[in-house]
Amino acid sequence: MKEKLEQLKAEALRQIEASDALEKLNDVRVSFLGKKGELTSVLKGLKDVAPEERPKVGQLVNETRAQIEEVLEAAVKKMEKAAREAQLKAEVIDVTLPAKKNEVGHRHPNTIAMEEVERIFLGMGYEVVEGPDIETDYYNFEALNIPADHPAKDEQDTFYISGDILLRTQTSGTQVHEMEKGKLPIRMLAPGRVFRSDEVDATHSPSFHQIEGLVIDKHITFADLKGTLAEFARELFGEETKVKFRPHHFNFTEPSAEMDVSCFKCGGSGCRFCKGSGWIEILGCGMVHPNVLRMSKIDPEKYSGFAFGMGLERIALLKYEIDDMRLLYENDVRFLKQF
Ligand code: 2NL
Repeated sequence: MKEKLEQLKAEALRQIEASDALEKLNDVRVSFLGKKGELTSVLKGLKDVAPEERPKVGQLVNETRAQIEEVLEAAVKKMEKAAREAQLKAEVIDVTLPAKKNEVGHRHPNTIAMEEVERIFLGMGYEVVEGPDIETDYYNFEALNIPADHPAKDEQDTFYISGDILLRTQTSGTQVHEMEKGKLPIRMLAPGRVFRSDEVDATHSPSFHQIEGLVIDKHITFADLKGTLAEFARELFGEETKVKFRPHHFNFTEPSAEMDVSCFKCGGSGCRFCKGSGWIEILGCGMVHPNVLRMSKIDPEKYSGFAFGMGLERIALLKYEIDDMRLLYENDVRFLKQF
């Protein structure tokens, strides 16, 4: 038995010596020390040894195992060290090479404009609420006092999915959902993507973005609307900005108006930018129609409110003096880089 062990050890050491790769050393470990290895099978043969001899032979096996392990471990360490040194020699870092250019992206002009509008109204205590792009006829039209025969509902203008399910043409549905929750007062902003069946040109796209706002509380008047939107205009276009309200018609508000801001290019004297008028139209607004409140279970005798809506692309085009909306969607980096 002793001779057998000596032989095994000599053979193991010979194989370790001959190994020129870590994998080969591992093969040696498996074939001599592994579960099905040579030393293990010697241990299994221990039952054929005379009982009084067994402790001695067992110890011998363990000693042999320890000796092989030691030599093996030293060989592994030596080989790893050599590999590391070879790698360090090969990997020369040339600190004089030009650095890789880091292409940092940034926000799209639409996103910048959206966040700017949100920031202003958040500062006035508004909450930003997002709703679904797909709505039913009720939330997009009926709950907003838009009658069944209204031209906006024509398939020429609205994308219908099936039956009364459609792609929202305005974000008002989000506000209707909020009113239905019955938690008052409401001070909210509803930004998001809207869809209209339009041909693409410099000022139209079948998918664009809108921001609507809604305030409902006791004693809300047109004075609140004017004060709020005038402050919004000053924050967005500068302290000197004046506002002007022109009567308008929307089904969901009464009275309704469109708001113009004094041209931030010429200050109101008239230039190419405002087409000589000194004013630029930026949003539509009005006092929420009593029918709209009633349909969402809000008592118009107790509560009143104002609402407004603006096209985000229009704000972005104005703010950055872009003359074609298509530039916003082409994602040409030469264009996007400029903001
Ligand atoms: C525009 C005009 C407007 C509203 C949107 C609204 C929403 C509810 C109730 C009443 Cl839930 N009104 N929204 C009101 C007036 C104008 O948008 O020109 N948008 C681009």
